[in-house]
Amino acid sequence: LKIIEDKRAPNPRRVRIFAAEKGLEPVYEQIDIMRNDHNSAAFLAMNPFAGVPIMKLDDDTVISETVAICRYMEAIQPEPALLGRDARDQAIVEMWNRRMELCFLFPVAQVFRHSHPAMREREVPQVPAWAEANRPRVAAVLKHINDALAAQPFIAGPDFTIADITALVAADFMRLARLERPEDLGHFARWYEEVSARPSAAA
Ligand SMILES: N[C@@H](CCC(=O)N[C@@H](CS)C(=O)NCC(=O)O)C(=O)O
Repeated sequence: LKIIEDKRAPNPRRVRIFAAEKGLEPVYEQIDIMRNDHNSAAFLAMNPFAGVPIMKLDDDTVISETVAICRYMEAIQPEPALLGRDARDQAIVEMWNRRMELCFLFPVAQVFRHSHPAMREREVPQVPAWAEANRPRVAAVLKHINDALAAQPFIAGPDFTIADITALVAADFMRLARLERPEDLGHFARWYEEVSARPSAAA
């Protein structure tokens, strides 16, 4: 397996953590999205949607989209299951991962892209008001996550899953977006410490 990525970006980190949890060792090739490598003709030929990461199979099939790449890895290496085992658990994991993507990672990314000086030339137009609009969404989802973690060890229930990976990456991305975590979220803090201590978090 070959993964083409930019190691600094959050979606590539999701795939690296997922692969590390599975014990998979893809070959990683770096591009520089701040240098616009992902809009080169060669990259666009592989992924016209211009996002990293992408995965290249031995037969040259290219798969983009983080969750699609993770699904492939789950299929070739089912253990440990990170997408749920039976129909019920798979649906619950999917529900939580979608929540973590759409209600956590996405608004954090919008705050970063629309407020950080480093993104001024990449995010055109940069709309500071859109960054501001997303700040309370992050605060709201953190509260929801904290409430869920009061009753279960991990985001989607008793087991570590892709939903924890998405949430961990979003939580760390908050620092770059200059978003502070409210201090009264004790369950979130407990969970964050645990998942950050897993070896895969350093992948
Ligand atoms: N939906 C895609 C999103 C991919 C994406 O947006 N990747 C970011 C890095 S985290 C990127 O390539 N950004 C390029 C840019 O900023 O123009 C996925 O799940 O993989």
